[in-house]
Amino acid sequence: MRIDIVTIFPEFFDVLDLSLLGKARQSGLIELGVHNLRDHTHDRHRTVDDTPYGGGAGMVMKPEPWGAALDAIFGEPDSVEADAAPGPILIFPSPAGEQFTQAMARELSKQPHLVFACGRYEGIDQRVVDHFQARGEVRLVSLGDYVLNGGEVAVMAMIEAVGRLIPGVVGNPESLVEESHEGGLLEYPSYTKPASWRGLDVPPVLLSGNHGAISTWRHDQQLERTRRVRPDLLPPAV
Ligand code: 6GU
Repeated sequence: MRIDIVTIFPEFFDVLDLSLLGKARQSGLIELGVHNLRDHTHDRHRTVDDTPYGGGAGMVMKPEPWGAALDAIFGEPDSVEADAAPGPILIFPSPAGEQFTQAMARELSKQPHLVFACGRYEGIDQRVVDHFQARGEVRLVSLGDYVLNGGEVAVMAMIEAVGRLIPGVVGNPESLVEESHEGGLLEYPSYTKPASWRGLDVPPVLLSGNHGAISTWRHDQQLERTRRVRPDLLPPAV
């Protein structure tokens, strides 16, 4: 998969050199391009924002640098041939977007090319979204119901959630199937040695060697946890 990110803080994404995603980049499973929006400005101050039309607090990101930065990734407008393969999916992280979920991560993990456009301030001029919507698939995506200062941290989370679902990125694919949000329930609690620690014992069933009993116990734990903290995830009672 190819991933491009446009941001005024390219250094934010230096951490993508680390850990599993860093390895995936080294092995070529993920190809990452991080682009500085300010490289697409032409004034001395490398201005990317301006006051909002209609008034109000804060600043809005100007359309021209965004148009130039995204054209550099997508190609110039009207240069796309009629029978060209579908282009990249363009994602605008935004608290006004649809909610990012494990299902969306899975869907995005099958794409050949994702482009993330990280806005700051009060957002990006809406015409940037409208223009690129006319040229291909565009999605506004939110992590959840709270406000971050910009899209960078949200994009980092999305890339980690998507990247680990690309075949080969996580060494043991079985470790993906029993996680929270994969089977519709939260995951069960895990324990390792020692069997007793600070007066707390590992649940005896896990030491029993009875795989049927262990499976049942884990599923009960999943149900109990989900009922307690995320009842919204349970199917409606019949
Ligand atoms: Cl994607 N962006 C911002 N700025 N705030 C958020 C968010 C995204 N998701 C939740 N809060």
